[in-house]
Amino acid sequence: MIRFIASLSALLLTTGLSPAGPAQDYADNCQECHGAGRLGGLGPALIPETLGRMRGPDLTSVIRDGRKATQMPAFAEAFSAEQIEQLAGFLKQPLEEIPGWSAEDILASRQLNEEYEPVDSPVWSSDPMNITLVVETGDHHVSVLDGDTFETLDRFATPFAVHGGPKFTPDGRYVFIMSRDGWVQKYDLYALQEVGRVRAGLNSRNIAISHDGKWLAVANYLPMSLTLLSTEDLSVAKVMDVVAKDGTPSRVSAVYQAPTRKSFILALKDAPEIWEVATDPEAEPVYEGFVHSREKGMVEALASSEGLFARRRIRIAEPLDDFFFDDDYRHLVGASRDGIRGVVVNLNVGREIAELPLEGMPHLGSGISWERGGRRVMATPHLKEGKLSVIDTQTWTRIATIKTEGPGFFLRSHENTPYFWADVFFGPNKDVMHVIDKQSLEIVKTLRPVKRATVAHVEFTRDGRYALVSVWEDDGAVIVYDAATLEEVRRLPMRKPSGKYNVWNKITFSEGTSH
Ligand code: DHE
Repeated sequence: MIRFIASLSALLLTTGLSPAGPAQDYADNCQECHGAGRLGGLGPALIPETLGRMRGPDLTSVIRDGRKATQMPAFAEAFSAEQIEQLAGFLKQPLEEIPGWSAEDILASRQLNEEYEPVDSPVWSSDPMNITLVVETGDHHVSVLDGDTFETLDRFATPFAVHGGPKFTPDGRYVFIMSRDGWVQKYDLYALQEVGRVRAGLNSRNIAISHDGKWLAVANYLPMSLTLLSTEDLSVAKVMDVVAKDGTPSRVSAVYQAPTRKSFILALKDAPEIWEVATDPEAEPVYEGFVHSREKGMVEALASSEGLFARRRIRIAEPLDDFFFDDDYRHLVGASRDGIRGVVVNLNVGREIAELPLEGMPHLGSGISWERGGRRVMATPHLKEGKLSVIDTQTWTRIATIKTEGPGFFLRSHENTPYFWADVFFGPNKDVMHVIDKQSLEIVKTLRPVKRATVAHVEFTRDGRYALVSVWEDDGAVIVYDAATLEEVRRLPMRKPSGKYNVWNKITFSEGTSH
């Protein structure tokens, strides 16, 4: 028997396969950084939910060659090509058991920065309302820019793979940043120091901050929950298991702040419901329905909640996600699963009121709105078609379709500019940025600053005078344009810059930003 195993090992070695198998290879070489359960540690989680999002080099080449500017080493010498293939295959397998991640686990993960020293006022002299953050996904950092001089005040490391917009406290002093592995980082912009971080979920989507800046909601896929954190000290206020009325558990696609409603709005991935969670301690009671109790001889509420974090369910025909909200947060438009329709939901009465034909997978979360000819209109890009749809938000009808040079991801504008900017994120023209007149809806200029580079996502300075555009490449840049003349004025080298976020535009809900 022993001889058989030895000869099997020898045979496997000559074929390049690992005698121990990929699980053992993982345990011997990877788990120290990526965790025993593949859920991450020093390195990111290695599960299909996060690997599916991997951009750039594929998994086998990352294992073989390592990752530049990170601690991921190359395994080309330790493993044969077949072993690497096997290991990559192993990492793409779903976990046999989805682990829990309780409030206790979350709290135990909290790391408060012992060196953090709060300050009374900023340690710099820039305009605190014109600070702009650049998320650099190339080496997982954020640059803190002075929005007037474009000088870098600080550049700090973030958790691996930040996604979605960082969220600022209403006074613009602190910012919260989330990674796809569920880490939430708190950073003090006045002190230019990290305050701490906590793992709020195992695989998360985005975060939202409450109208009063007290609570941070984290939308999770794994586990299927909404984590509510105190912004003060990153402690857990509540973990809400997300289960539909019929008992179906659901992932949370995203959570949004609805400031005028004093609530969070949740998009549920797997259930035909939208949830509204109150962030107002005075919130009215919400009842789930009533039954007549024979025993008590009276009508009883099935379930009810009131006050802070009271939850209201809005039932819809099918799951919707990727929400756009109108200005007073009375309506949202969500994308249907088939990617050909937008559905308008009136949040006050809690029902669907209109449907919009929006074939080509609208990306409503990137939608922006403005005033045109006395009417409020909104525009959305489409992820699968080279066009933008412009919609009248009173009649909920499409009034125009603007043809672009390919499907885009982000739209941006500002109150003080006559234009909106639309990238072309996918396809051969990914190096293009269209600048479009908000009134005529004509493309006034098509910029192509770096041939064949992905050029995407725009943020404006506080006054709308300059537009900052990402050259979304490893050796990339943020290009500063004069928003009126459309001429380039500065080029700031950056490592794969993705989103950019101006404090003022974000905390005032500028009409040109996605909220
Ligand atoms: Fe995002 C925002 C969902 C893929 C970069 N993205 C958001 C938000 C949602 C979302 C719900 C709003 C969150 C917020 O800011 O609070 N994104 C999704 C998806 O469902 C999708 C299509 C697939 C997925 O698996 O997540 C997706 N997103 C991507 C990317 O591939 C991008 C381009 C690169 C990356 O980092 O993964 C990307 N998403 C961004 C950015 C924002 C964002 C930069 C913030 C935009 C802003 O200006 O606020």
